Amino acid sequence: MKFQQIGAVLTFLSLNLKVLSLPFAERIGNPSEEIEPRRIEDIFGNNINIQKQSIASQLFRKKAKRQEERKVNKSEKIEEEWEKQQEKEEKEKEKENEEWEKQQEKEKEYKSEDICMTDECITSSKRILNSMDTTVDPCDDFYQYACGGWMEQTEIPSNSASISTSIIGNSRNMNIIKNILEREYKVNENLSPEEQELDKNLFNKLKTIFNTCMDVDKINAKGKQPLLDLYDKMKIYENRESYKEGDGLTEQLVTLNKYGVFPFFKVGGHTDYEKANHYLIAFLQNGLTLSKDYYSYDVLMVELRKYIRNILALIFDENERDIEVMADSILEFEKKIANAYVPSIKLQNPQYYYNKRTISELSEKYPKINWSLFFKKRLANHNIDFDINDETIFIDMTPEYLEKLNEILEETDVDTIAYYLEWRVIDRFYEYLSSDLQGPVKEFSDFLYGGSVETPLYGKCSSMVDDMMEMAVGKYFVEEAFDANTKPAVKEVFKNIKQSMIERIPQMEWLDKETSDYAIEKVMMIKENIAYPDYLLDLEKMTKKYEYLELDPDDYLGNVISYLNMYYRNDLIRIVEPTSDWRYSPQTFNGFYYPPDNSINILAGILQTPFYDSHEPDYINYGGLGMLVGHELTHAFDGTGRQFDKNGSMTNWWSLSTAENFSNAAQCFVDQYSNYTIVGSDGKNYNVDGEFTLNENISDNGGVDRAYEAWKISMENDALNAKQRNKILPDFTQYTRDQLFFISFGQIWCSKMRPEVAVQYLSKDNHAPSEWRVKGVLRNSKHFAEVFNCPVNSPMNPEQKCSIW
Ligand SMILES: *[C@@H]1O[C@H](CO)[C@@H](O)[C@H](O)[C@H]1NC(C)=O
Ligand SMILES: *[C@@H]1O[C@H](CO)[C@@H](O)[C@H](O)[C@H]1NC(C)=O
Ligand SMILES: *[C@@H]1O[C@H](CO)[C@@H](O)[C@H](O)[C@H]1NC(C)=O
Ligand SMILES: *[C@@H]1O[C@H](CO)[C@@H](O)[C@H](O)[C@H]1NC(C)=O
Ligand SMILES: *[C@@H]1O[C@H](CO)[C@@H](O)[C@H](O)[C@H]1NC(C)=O
Ligand SMILES: CC(=O)N[C@H]1CO[C@H](CO)[C@@H](O)[C@@H]1O
Ligand SMILES: [Zn+2]
Repeated sequence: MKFQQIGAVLTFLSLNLKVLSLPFAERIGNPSEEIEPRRIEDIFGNNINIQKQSIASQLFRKKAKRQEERKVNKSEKIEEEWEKQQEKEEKEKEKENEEWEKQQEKEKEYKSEDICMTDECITSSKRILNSMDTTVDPCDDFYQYACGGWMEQTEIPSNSASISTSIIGNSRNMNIIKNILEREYKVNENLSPEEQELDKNLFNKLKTIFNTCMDVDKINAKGKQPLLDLYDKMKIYENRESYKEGDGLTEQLVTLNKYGVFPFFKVGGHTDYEKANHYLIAFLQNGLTLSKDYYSYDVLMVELRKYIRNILALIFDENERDIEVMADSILEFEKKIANAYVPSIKLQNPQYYYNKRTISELSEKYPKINWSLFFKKRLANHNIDFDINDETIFIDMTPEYLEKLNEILEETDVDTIAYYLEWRVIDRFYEYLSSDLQGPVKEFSDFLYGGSVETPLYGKCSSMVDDMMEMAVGKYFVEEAFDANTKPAVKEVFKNIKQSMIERIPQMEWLDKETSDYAIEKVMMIKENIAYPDYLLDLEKMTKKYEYLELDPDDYLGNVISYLNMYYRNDLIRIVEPTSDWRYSPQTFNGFYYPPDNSINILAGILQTPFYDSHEPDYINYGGLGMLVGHELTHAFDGTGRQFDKNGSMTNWWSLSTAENFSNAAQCFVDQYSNYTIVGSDGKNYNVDGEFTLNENISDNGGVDRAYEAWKISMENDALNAKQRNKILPDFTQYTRDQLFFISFGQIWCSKMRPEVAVQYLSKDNHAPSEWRVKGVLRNSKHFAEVFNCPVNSPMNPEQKCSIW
C-alpha cells in the first residue's frame, strides 16, 4: 500500500477510479499528478415518430417565434389589426395544443418494425429496465426512478468504499489488462517481421515488470537490502551537518530527486499559459505521508506515529538510532509542513497558482535553497541541455507554502531534517520491499479504511505495469478490446455537440455580441482527442518512447526508479522540445477537458456501456456519451475554462459586464446546490458545497442540454438513417425516445457509497454526489420537464431554474 496515495485516494477518489475500484487499489500513481490541475470527468424509429418529434419541436419553435414577433411588431400595428391577429393566433394555438396532445398519445404506439429486436437490443433493454424503479413517479425523484432497481440489486463489495456503473466499467478494463499481461507474446500477423520484433520487445518489457512484481520469492529473499543500498548511495544521515548552511541541503535534494523522491516540493514541466504549446518549469508543495487535512485529527496522528515508529524499528538498528526520537521528530515535522500546505481548492484557480518568478526572486524569497544550483543539477541529471540563467522564468505554484517552508527549515535541527528525508525514501519505496516487512502497513491501512483491505497480487502488479508503461498497455488494450469503427461514430457525436453549442451561444441574452462571437470561435477550435493517439500503433515511435526505461528482471525496486527517471525526464524535456502527448492513457475510464490545449479527450476505456455501445439506439448513446462530451465541452466555458482563449492561452476575452453576468448566473447554481444534502452514517444531513462543485455543476447542466439538442440535430442531419438508428427498445414501447434519452442519462450515475465516505467526499471531490448530478441537472432542464410532462413545482420541475449555457 502506497501511503502517499492515500492523500490522492481521498482527493482524487472519484477522479481516480482505479483507486476506487478495489481490488485494483494500488498504484504508483502519476508522479506529478498535481503539477497541472486538469479538468477531468469521473465518472460516468419510425419515420412517423421522427416526424412527430419534429412536428412537436416545430410547434414549439413556431410558438416561440410568434411571441418574439409580437413583441417587436406590436407598437407598429394598428390596434384593430392587432386584435384580429391575436384572435386568430389564439385559435391557432388551441388547435396546436390539441394536435400536440394527440401526438403525445400516438407517440407511444409503435409498429413492429419500429422495435429493435436484435439480441443486443434485448439485452440493453433488460439492463435498462432492471436498473429502474418504475413504482416511483419520475417527476418526484428521477434518480430513484432511473437507478432504484440497480441500487436494490447492487451491493458495495466488502473491501470497497463504493460501487457505481463507472467503477464496474473500470474493473472491466483492468481485467482485460490483467489477461493481456498473464499470457505470452502473441505474434501479430499483420506486422512485418521487423515490426514483429519491435512488438515482441515492447510486450516483453510489460511482461518483465509484471513478472518481477509477481515473483514474491525473489523479492522476499532480498528483505530490506534494496532500501539500505539506496541509503548507502544517498548518505542522508551522514551528510546532515552540511544542511546547516551553504548548499548542502540543496545538493541532498538534488540527489533525492534523482531517485524520484521529492521532499518539500516537486518539480515538473508546466504549460506556459501565455504562450500556447510552450512549457516552463513549475514547482509546488510536496512531501507528506497523508493528505493535509488528516494532520488535524489527533486520533489519526497517534496511529501515524505508531506506523512510522514500527517501520523505523524494522529498518534501523536500535543500537545505532533512537527510534522513538526519530518517530517523534518526523511526525512533528510533517505536522508543520501540513500546517504550511496550501489547501487544494486554491490550486484549482490559475489566478492563484500561476506565479512567474526568476531565480533571483526565488533566491530572495526562499534563501534556504540555492535555486540556481538546484535546477542546474536537476536538469543535468536528466541529460537535459537547458541554460538556467537569471532571466529564466519558473512557476511558483504555492508561494505561501514555500515562504513558510523556508522559516521551518531555518528553525529545524539537522537531525530532524535527516530523519524526515530518510522517511521520505521509505514512504516512496517501502511497498517494494519484502512481505515480512509489510505488517505495519496493513495495520495502518486497516485503521484508515475501517476494515481489512486485501488486494490480490495480480491486481497490484497489473496496476503497476499500467502505471509504468501506460501507453504501451494502452496499445495492447486497444488492439484487444476496441472496435475501430467506434472512432468515426464518436467523431459524429462531437460534431453534433459542437453544433448544438454553436446554435446555443447566440441565444444567451447575458452574452454581448463580441463575447458571443468569440465563444463560437472557441468551440470551433476545440481539439478532439478520441480513444487513443495514432502513434500508439507505430512501433518505432513506441519503442523510442520507452528507450529510457531500463528493466532488470532481478531488480524490482531498480525498475521503479528507472521508471521514475524516465517519467520526470519526459516531463521536463518539454521545456526544450515541446510535445503535447496525451495526458491520459487510452484504457482510462474517463474523459476530460484540458484548457491549455483547448482539447476534449474521450478515452477508449470509457467508450463502453453505459456510455456507448454501437449496437444501442442513438438516444441511449446520446444520454451517455453525448452527455459526457457535452459536459467536457461546457468545461471550456466554466469558471476556469473561460479564462483561457481559443488557442489555450490564459487571456481575458470577456467584456466586463458579460463577466459580471456570468458570475450572477453562476451564483444561482451555488445557491441551488448548497441547498442539497446527503445523509451521513449518523443520520444527519450534510450539505453539498455549492461553491466547490460549481465548475462541475455548470458543466453537468450544460452537458445534458447539449446532448439532448445534439441528438435532435443528428436526426435532422441524417433523416434517412434516423429511423434505423433510433428504434425503440423492446421493453419500452410505452415510452418515448425522449424519455429514454433521460433514463439513459440518469443511469450513468447509478452508484452506492458508504455514508461515512460520502460525507468525506463532500469536501474532497469537486463533483456533486451522483444523486444530485442527476436531480440537480434535471430540475434545471426545461427539456426534461416537457418530456416527462412534470407539473410546475413538482419536485423535479421547480419554477426557479438556473442556467448558464
Ligand atoms: C412583423 O411581423 C411580420 C409578420 O407578422 C414579419 O414578417 C416581420 O418580419 C415582423 N417584423 C419584424 C421587425 O420582426
Ligand atoms: C549557488 O550555487 C552556485 C553554483 O551553481 C554558486 O555559484 C552560488 O554562489 C550559490 N549561491 C549562493 C547564494 O550560495
Ligand atoms: C447582461 O445580461 C442582461 C440581461 O440578463 C443584458 O440586458 C445585458 O445586456 C447583459 N450584458 C451584456 C454585456 O451582455
Ligand atoms: C491562435 O491560433 C490561430 C490559428 O492557429 C493563429 O492564427 C493565431 O496567431 C493564434 N493566436 C495567438 C495569440 O497565439
Ligand atoms: C433552499 O431551501 C429552502 C428551504 O427548503 C428554501 O426556502 C429556499 O428557497 C431554497 N433556496 C434555493 C436557492 O433553492
Ligand atoms: C470547484 C471550483 O472550481 N469552484 C469554483 C467555482 O467558481 C467559483 C467562483 O467562480 C470559484 O471561486 C470556485 O473556485
Ligand atoms: Zn467535469
